[in-house]
Amino acid sequence: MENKAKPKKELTIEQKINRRNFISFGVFGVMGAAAWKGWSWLYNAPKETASATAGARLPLRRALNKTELAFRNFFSNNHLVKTYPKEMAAKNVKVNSFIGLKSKFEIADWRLQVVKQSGEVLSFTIDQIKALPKTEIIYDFKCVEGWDQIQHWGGLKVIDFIEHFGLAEETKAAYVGMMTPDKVYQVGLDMPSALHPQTILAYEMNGQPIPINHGAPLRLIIPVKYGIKNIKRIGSITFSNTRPPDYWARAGYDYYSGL
Ligand SMILES: Nc1nc2c(c(=O)[nH]1)N[C@H]1C(S)=C(S)[C@@H](COP(=O)(O)O)O[C@H]1N2
Ligand SMILES: [Mo]
Repeated sequence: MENKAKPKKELTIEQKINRRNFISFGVFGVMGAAAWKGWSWLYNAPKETASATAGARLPLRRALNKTELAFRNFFSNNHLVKTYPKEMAAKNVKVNSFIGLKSKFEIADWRLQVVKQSGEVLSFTIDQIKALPKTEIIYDFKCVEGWDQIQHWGGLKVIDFIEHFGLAEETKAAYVGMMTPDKVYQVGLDMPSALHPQTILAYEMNGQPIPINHGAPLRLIIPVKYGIKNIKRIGSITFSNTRPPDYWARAGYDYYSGL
């Protein structure tokens, strides 16, 4: 059979170049228009007003939040902080600061208040907390001021506390807030870090009840975070989808203060 199709006419070099230029300029033109549209959309988007990132266009802030989330989940849940043998734990544990520890306080009157999202308030004694299985951890405690020390803490895992006392529903919230009884020192924690298997409600230091200056009768030990998040003398725990008040974040420190 005879092929009737005309042989395709070869383009000259010059024609090829022109054709390619035409295509490239076309593509750049389209991309440019898209970029312009995107930019003007962003430019006209409302600004964020909240604290540290004030002024960032909201779509950008949302992108930041998304990365933060992926990052947080990865580091908080898949990563266990390095632990050490007991002999390596410091005998003279450094005492750092006392914000929220200066008000009049009787250990005997202390109760842990847990505020559910429904508004219901539960109250726990230290004995109720000590009655549950104890977890111990020896790790390198790090303060943002630049010091670190291998320390030995014992207590109840936050995740165990939550499961045992039927608070699983509360973990659907994005944040956990903790405050001293006088409400002066506060920390806000992302839920994955709060539930991390090494995060504990500590009542022992070096195998003894925690001394008053280290946060008796109950403090937080959260090894995935810097010292500032390890609140001493916990008075209350709350759950929320908005960031709970945080003493040092308000002063400009990173809200997550993760390691
Ligand atoms: N209530 C309360 N908790 C607190 C603080 C504080 O001033 N008040 N300081 C934090 C900081 S900055 C650090 S480094 C650790 C220090 O704990 P320590 O005194 O047991 O070494 O506690 C954290 N928890
Ligand atoms: Mo600190």
